[in-house]
Amino acid sequence: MNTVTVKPTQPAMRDIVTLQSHILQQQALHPDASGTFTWILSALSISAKMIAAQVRRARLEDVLGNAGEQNVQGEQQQKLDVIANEILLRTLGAREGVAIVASEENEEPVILREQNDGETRYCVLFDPLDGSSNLDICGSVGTIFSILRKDRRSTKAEDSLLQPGTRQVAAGYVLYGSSTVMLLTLGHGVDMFVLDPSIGAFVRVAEGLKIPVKNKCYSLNEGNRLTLPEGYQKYLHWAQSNGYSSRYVGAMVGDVHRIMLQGGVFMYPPTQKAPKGKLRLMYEANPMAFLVEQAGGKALAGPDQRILDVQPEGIHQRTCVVLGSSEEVDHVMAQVAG
Ligand code: AHM
Ligand code: MG
Repeated sequence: MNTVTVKPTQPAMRDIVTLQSHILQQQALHPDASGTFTWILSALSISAKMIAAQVRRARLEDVLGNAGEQNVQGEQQQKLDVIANEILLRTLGAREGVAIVASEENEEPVILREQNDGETRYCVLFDPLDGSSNLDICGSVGTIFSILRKDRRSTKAEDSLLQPGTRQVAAGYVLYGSSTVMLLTLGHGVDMFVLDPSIGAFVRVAEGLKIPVKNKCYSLNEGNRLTLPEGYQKYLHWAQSNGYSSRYVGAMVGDVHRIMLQGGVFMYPPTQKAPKGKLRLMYEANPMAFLVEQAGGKALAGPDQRILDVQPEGIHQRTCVVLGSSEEVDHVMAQVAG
């Protein structure tokens, strides 16, 4: 009998790796893995697709604008903040491996499973829709997430949640921009996936992403310039005297994504309005710092203070953030410390 060999006609079709197969490949490297963690990542992937669909249809569905409530930070919640939060709570809540979730939109963490039955369980912290004030103008927004292992010895949520960023098991973000992109680290480099809407799957487009070590570009809200600590003002003067460009999306996911691909430095220093910085340590700064370091960059909360080493004291705590290309972060800190 003749056998027929089918050859792929398009070379690019040969090695399509979806997020799902990527996660299964990673799981296969750990033969003792139970698959719990894989299910959590799949919940995040489904949530991202659902949120992306909502973001794309926001104006058509009339879900733009304020929800009429303030969140725990005293900031106006957008309707889509609430929708994205509910999507994540619902999909993660259905996963047996998730013990606790903590969100920018909920004052208290949600304890889903309290039992300590010897199973490894995880805590997922997230900002469901970062930069949501960009929604009304069709600008980039994103979801940021961080995964920690639950403390098996304790039933107190704080013991499991208030771990420094170095203890993250995985972290990532999803950028809802001109396409929907996910960056993910499981602690062994950073991989990038793009949502292919025609097949409904995230497809891996880059492995082992590396941030360029330098790029003469800084990113911050320059409107705060006059109330920044002196060192940051000195840095801006230095950068502008040295031919730097300025880029600012106003949504951290958009700004960090540019830096992951093109290099540069993103910062949100202390200001008069936000003396400890504006960004939240646990579900904004830590996951971004984990990604940036895994891509060869630096992420600091001040001179010689790695964001990932900060011992958290509260789930909504704020921090100063300076991250990006290693040489560019050094230039900022040279002025701040000098
Ligand atoms: P949010 O989580 O309430 O959306 O706030 C965080 C956002 C970041 O995405 C962004 O970097 C920053 O706030 C922008 O703040 P500002 O408008 O003060 O420049
Ligand atoms: Mg945010």
